[in-house]
Amino acid sequence: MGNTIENIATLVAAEAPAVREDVLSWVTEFAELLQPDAVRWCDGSEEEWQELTAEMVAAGSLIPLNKDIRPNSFLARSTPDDVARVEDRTFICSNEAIDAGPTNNWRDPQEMKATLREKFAGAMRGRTLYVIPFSMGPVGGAISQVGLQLTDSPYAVLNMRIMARVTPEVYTQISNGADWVRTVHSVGAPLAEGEEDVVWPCNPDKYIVHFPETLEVWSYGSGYGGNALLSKKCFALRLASVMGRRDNWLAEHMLLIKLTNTDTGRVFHLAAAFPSACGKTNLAMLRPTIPGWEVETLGDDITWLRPGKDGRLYAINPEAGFFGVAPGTGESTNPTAMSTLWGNTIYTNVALTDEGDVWWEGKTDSVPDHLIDWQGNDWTPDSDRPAAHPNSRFTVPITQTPTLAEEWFAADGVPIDAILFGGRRATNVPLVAKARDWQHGVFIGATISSEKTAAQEGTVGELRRDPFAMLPFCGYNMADYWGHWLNMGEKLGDKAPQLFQVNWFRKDQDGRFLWPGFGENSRVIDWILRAVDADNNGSEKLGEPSPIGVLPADGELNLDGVDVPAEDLASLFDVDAESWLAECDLTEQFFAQFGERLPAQLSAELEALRERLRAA
Ligand code: GTP
Ligand code: SPV
Ligand code: MN
Repeated sequence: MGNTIENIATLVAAEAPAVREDVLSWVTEFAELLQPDAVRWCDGSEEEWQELTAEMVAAGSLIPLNKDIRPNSFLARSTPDDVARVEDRTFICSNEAIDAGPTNNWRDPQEMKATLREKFAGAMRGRTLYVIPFSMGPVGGAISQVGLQLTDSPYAVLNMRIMARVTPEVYTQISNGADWVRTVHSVGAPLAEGEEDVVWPCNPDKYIVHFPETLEVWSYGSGYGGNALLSKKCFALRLASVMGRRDNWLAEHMLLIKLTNTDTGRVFHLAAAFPSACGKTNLAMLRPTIPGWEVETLGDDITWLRPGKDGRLYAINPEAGFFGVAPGTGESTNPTAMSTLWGNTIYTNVALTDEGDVWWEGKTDSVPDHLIDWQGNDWTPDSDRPAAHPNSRFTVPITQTPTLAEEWFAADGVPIDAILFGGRRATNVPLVAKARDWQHGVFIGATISSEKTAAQEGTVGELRRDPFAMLPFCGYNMADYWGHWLNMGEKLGDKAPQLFQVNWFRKDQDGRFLWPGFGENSRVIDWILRAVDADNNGSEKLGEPSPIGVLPADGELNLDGVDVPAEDLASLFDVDAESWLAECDLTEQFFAQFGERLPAQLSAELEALRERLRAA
């Protein structure tokens, strides 16, 4: 069709709701660059969902699932080259390279914008430009933020409607003076006149670009997950971490849960930072195996934390849905997730059963005789490839979680009692340790890492560093981020939550897990919360000191009804000074790359740890 510039301005304005002038001019400016055939201002309504899913089904981009088994649910299949976040194509374009730091890909913002303007020029020809207004957290909440996403992907529109609160109320917030984050997304696949569309449009050349100083995201070439749902990692972690540092709050890769002691009625809230594939979704939906605790879900991936009026740290889950890994999710490992998925779900890259249901490795113990795999090919148990892609996902509204805490709706969040740092560590790191104080806890967070196993490339036992589980998600210099955490501790003072280290993944010499994990992790949470409670109400403190932190004293961990042999228990808490000292050398090397930006407190913590280990 080929719209002229004048046409496009008219196209943008034609259906526009009442928006502030800067919103209209921003949308117009990008529409003129991207040159879509049509513009649709989304409102997040049910009708919009029905219309877009129907259009995508007609185009073959969504497969409707059997209504009797999975009502209002759909399967999408991506191309094999667009199945995950692309970290090597993710850029932080601060004005100065040093402000992105050594762990991010930096590019000059002006040069990057010039490059991307060329990519964006005409990129939406033959397509519709959707304008998505969304709130992260309850609209108008004390910790909430709003943003707009432009996209040419109806798949992104549908997923955003699940993952964020998509509503035109956002425009009212903006008109009332709220800051707003500007995000632009194109799959980078313009259609020539008469050209037929493909099922999953994308471009081999991908750019996931953040401009932290102007709070913009420009994303090009991918339609998948965190690359395309810009509310998630791009906004809620990378940009929000920058906003948090500016305005005294924290944006973290953490799950969030509420725990009620059923004996005392006391309520606690806990957040936990674990790297990807280290069990956040599992802990977010924990089913305790011990009596005495009720666990309710608030979030499984991202938590925003801000000091409240009473001086305590308050938290929200800014998201409205789960974008969870499907493989490994089953009745035996996560029954809560399974019942959450009863309907209204978009599945991406899972397998399709002959009945029109979905399947993935680990969903059921028995494997179906025949499936259509994630690439659309026939599959049987004899096939030598997985039926679902290992990073296949479900997108589902959080409100469908049977264990959802009512505080998920609370405008101003919940007060945090404890923050956990975890990773996948076969050695060294104990099942649980309490940080000596906030500064020591920040050191623990900064040194989170996971060990490579024999199944992976590289040297066995080699540490993959993932500080605060934020390595791919911190929008600024990681050393400054640690400094911000240290400052936050000083501001919170004695109202700060307690910090802990946990590790569900310690193994014996034969590679067997020493700890049963999953629901049994409630025993560790129980100790953590009793330790917190004892600190708060001044009763006798739990635990005993070790060089690496406070460990549960003999008999403090509730092991009633679980079979953990005494030698395993000893191994779970063994602190081997020699291997810890070797790890300290690696930490020193890791810290060195941050040069003079490294907070002096962290080098001091490293030296103090070495001294305690040498004295042990
Ligand atoms: P992202 O969504 O990518 O951020 O991952 P996540 O942190 O939410 O990880 P998820 O909950 O999907 O779990 C990843 C893997 O850890 C799965 O294979 C689980 O079976 C496994 N896992 C979770 N909890 C435990 C545990 O307590 N012990 C053991 N051994 N494995 C666990
Ligand atoms: C992760 O990789 O940690 C995710 C998936 O949660 S994505 O949203 O694609 O980043
Ligand atoms: Mn994640």
